[in-house]
Formats: sequence, C-alpha cells, structure tokens
Amino acid sequence: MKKLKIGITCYPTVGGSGVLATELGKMLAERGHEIHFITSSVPFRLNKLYPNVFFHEVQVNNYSVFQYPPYDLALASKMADVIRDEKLDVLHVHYAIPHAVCAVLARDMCGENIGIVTTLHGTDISILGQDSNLAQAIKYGIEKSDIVTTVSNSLKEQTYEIIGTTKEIETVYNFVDESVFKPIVDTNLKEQLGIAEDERVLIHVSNFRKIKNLPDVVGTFLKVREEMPAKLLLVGDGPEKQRVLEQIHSSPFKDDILFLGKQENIAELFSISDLKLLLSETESFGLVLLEALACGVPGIGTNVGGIPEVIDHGVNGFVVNLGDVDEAAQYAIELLKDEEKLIRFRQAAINTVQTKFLAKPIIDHYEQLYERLVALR
Ligand code: GMT
Repeated sequence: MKKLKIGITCYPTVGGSGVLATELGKMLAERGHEIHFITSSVPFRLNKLYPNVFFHEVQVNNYSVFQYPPYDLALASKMADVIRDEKLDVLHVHYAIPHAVCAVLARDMCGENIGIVTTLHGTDISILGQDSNLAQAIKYGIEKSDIVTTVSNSLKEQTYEIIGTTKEIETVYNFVDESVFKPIVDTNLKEQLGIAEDERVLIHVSNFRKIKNLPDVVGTFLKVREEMPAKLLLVGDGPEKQRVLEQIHSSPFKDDILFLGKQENIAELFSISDLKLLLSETESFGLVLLEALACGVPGIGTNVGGIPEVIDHGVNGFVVNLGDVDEAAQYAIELLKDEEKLIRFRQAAINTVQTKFLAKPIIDHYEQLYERLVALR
C-alpha cells in the first residue's frame, strides 16, 4: 500500500486510549508510514526514538484574560499547522472530545481536504455522552468525522443509544503487541516482591478511578485469601487508593496486598500472576485484561461493556455480575485450587489473543480504513 502521512492525537498520559493510539502509531511507522503525534506531551509509551515518528507539542499559554487555558483551540490550531506543513493524508484522533471536534475545526481552518478518523474509547460516550453540556459537541465530532470506530461492539451499541446518531460506526478491537506482552520466565521478581512459591498471585492494574471498583477487587481477594496463601498486586495509582487503605486497615491480611504504584514492567508483573481482576462499573473493552491474557493470565471481569467480548466465560476466565464479590471469589477459588484447570485457562488466554486480538490483522484493518479515505480525496 502507498505510504501515508498520518497525524495522531490522543491523551498522552497513562490510560488505555493513549496506550492504544501510541502502539498503533509505532506499528504503522514500522510499516513505513510517517506518523505525526500531535499531543500536549510525549505519549508515555513513546519512550525512545522511533524511525518515522515525529512529535508536535501542543502548547497552551495561560493569559490573564482567560479563566480557563484554551487547550482545545491550541490543539486545533496546531493540528491545522501540521496538516498543512507536513501534508498529512489522514488525521486519526482518539476520544470524541475535544479531539474529534478539534480535528474538524482544524480541517476547516487550513482548508485542506484531509480525512478524519475518530476512535471512541469508552468514557467519552459512557460518561461524558450523558452530560447534557457536552452531548451536542460529541455528536458533532462523531458526525463530522469521515470514519468512526469503537473498540467493542458494546461501545458501538452504547454510542447509538446515548448519542442518538445514525453515523455508520465500525468496531475495531484493541490489540496487544505480542512481542512485549507474552509470558516472561526466568525473572526473580516474585522473590524480590517477597512472594513465596506456594502463594497464588492476583493482580489488578488501573488508574484507581471510582469506576474501577477497587473495593470489590480487594473484597474478592480477601475472600480468596481466607482459603489459600495468596498476594494481591495493585498496580497503578489514583483517587481510590485511600479508600482501599481504609478498607484493609483492620484486615489480618493487609500485608498480603502490595501497592506497587505506576509500573513500566507490566508484562513481567503479569507473568508472575495467576489471575487478573477487573471488576469495573463500566469498561468499553479492558485493554489491561487483554495484556494479561497475552501473558497467559486468565481474568475475572464484570458483565459490563466490552468485557464479555474479551473474557470467554469458563474458557479463559469468568464474567460475574457487577457487585457480586461472592461469585467472583467463588470462581477465583475454584480456579486457583485446581492446577490442571488453571493451566488450561492459561493456554486458552493465549489462544484468545492469537485468534481474536493479534496486532497484525487489526493494524491491517486500520490501514484499510485510511486507504478508503485517501481513495475518496
Ligand atoms: O479506563 C480508563 O480509565 C482509561 C480509558 C482511556 O480513555 O484511556 O480507557 C478506555 O479506553 C481503553 C482503550 O480503548 C479501554 O480498554 C478501556 O476499557 C476504556 N475505559 C473505559 O471504558 C472505562
């Protein structure tokens, strides 16, 4: 295919949408496309120099006349500059607002006929879409984009329901870089963390927002811990950490919960784990679940959003009702006590990634979307 010049805008800080957008950009660059990230800081997974990848920083100056710094306008203005100066073919934005709206404004500003692809990631619809102050802007961004994708079928349905648009939307699942997310053996990480060989390891990775439902993650673990020696790894940080500390304050098992903070070596941490817990209130996909599966770690997730599209109940993990800690603990205990079953689930986890979420066919899909747009110009 023709090599394209592609602009990418995402939230550059820790979070699934930024991770996905950055990995996509890196892989497209490996295929020979020229990638221009237009973001407020260097995306956190863009941690070294990559050939064909460029970074354009959006700078927002705060003048005393502004009550709020005008990030959206600075972004749109920067996008317009990059579209014109770098002669971009496509602008792929992640998250409806403000990114899709800024892309549309930028196209208008520079007068170039550039194709806009918008990928919806979740809370831009499930939470912001319900806010009447933002709903019209989200709808506008979606409808003025040339192509709109969602990361799960569930999010597609939710978008139609909440936003009330008739725009055609395609599901393109999240993917993992399987050269990074794979079972890693021969680390002494377990020992370093003070975890004994006979202890089972449960893991939760998130930004500790309320929607991640940390109390149920900890509640499930405490029930498991009553039945067997085990540790819970809590990876990430955020507003709910204090609540967890209060929850475990008087538990006899509080020393079995390890707060590891934000970590880079996620694949290594998954590789010493036996089970991933993601008991969110809302989750369009659950990229961390997929990363765990790729490392051979089965998951227990709630029956919300796109989680049932990732967890095949009874095969690579279990899907439980939101809030049902007893059910989650029961499944966890049964699995963790049965070595043969656990091995079967571990293999199934890897198979799920190989058959449904491999990077290559998903990047192919995005390339086809770009090609379709370029052909129309
Ligand atoms: O889940 C978060 O808190 C971060 C959020 C984001 O916007 O980066 O993640 C969303 O996008 C990810 C990548 O597509 C999805 O895997 C997450 O499920 C989705 N989060 C929610 O829907 C809550």
